[in-house]
Parts: sequence; C-alpha cells; structure tokens
Amino acid sequence: MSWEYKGKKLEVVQGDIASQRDIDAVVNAANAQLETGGGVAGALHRAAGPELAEAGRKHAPINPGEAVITPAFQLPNSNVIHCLGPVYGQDTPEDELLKNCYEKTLYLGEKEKQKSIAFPAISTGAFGFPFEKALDLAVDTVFEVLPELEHVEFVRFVLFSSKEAEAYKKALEKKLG
Ligand code: AR6
Repeated sequence: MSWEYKGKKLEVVQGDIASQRDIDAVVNAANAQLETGGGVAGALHRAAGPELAEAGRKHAPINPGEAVITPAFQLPNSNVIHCLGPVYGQDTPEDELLKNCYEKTLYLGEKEKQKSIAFPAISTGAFGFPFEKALDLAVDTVFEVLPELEHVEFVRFVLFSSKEAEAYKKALEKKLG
C-alpha cells in the first residue's frame, strides 16, 4: 500500500528486508559491532555475504542512535545503512535515541544520494522496544525529515508480520487519509 506525501512516496509492505529488489538503501537493525546476529541483521548479513561484516569492522563500534553506510555486496541493493537502535530499558532516553536512528539514517541516505530507503521496525525485536510506541516514533520522524530532503524520494516500511504491516498502514492512513 502506498501514499504520496509532500511530493514523496511512502509505502508499507509485509516481507523480508533482505528481498527489497527495487530499493537503493536497506536499513539494518544493527548491533554495536556491526556483526551478524538474529532478525534483520542476520537476514541482511546472510544475503550480503561475509564482506558486509568486513566492511562494518571499519566503523565499529557505533553508539545507540548512530548510523553508518556500507555497500550491500550480494544484496540486491546499492547500500546498507546500519543503525543501532536503543535497547529498551537500558539505553536512555529511548525515544530520543530511536528518533535519532531514523533521522540519521535519512540524512545519511540524503548525503549519499540514495533515492529510496527501506526501514525495518528498528529495536522492536531483540531490543524489546514496544511496537506501537516505536511505530509512532518511526512514522513521525519520517514525516518530519523526508520533506526536507532532495535526493530521497521514497521510503518503504518493511514489516515481518501482517499484523505489524496492518498497524503501519493504519497509522499512515490516519495521517494521510
Ligand atoms: N525482515 C524484516 N523484518 C524483520 C526480519 C526480516 N528479515 N527479521 C526480523 N524482523 P531485530 P532489534 C523484524 O531483532 O530489535 C540482532 O540480533 C522483527 O520481527 O532484528 O533492533 C542484531 O544483531 C522486529 O519487529 O532488531 C542486534 O543485536 C524487527 O524486525 C539486535 O538483534 C526488529 O527486530 C537488534 O535488535
């Protein structure tokens, strides 16, 4: 499902972040060492190959709310933007750190002239951030930052479950009608 917003395109899909063929930069819900792991990081590292962890080593460790960019290697994308979300109940202030993640990823995508960016629901898996609260922060931040950007034209939210995709669709419907 997709929407137009101030000349930009927003989309919500249910699927795998490692299979977004038409997207320039996919976002990794990374760990501080930019190594492989479970969830999103596991899927992206598996599909990209060992070069992704090797490329990450130059940037590691990163702090919560920080984002760095690497090539995407065997993934069908140009780049991976790795963002470390906050661990809920541990990295504070959680809301601000999660907002930073979306903001910094978008600005980095802009700097690197990426036309399209696909986000997973950062911090809502192993890091335990409550899904609905994370959804509101993600959507509000994208609505705030995206219209300011010149190069980034298209943001896709990729959710693993249909229930989560429905929640995102509802949130965007509510904002855009
Ligand atoms: N595609 C899209 N979404 C996915 C996928 C996938 N292939 N796999 C899981 N999700 P998580 P975090 C959803 O744990 O909370 C890793 O081990 C998942 O259902 O990937 O930021 C890293 O190495 C959830 O809704 O990210 C870090 O140590 C969301 O993506 C740590 O986990 C995020 O889940 C990062 O934890």
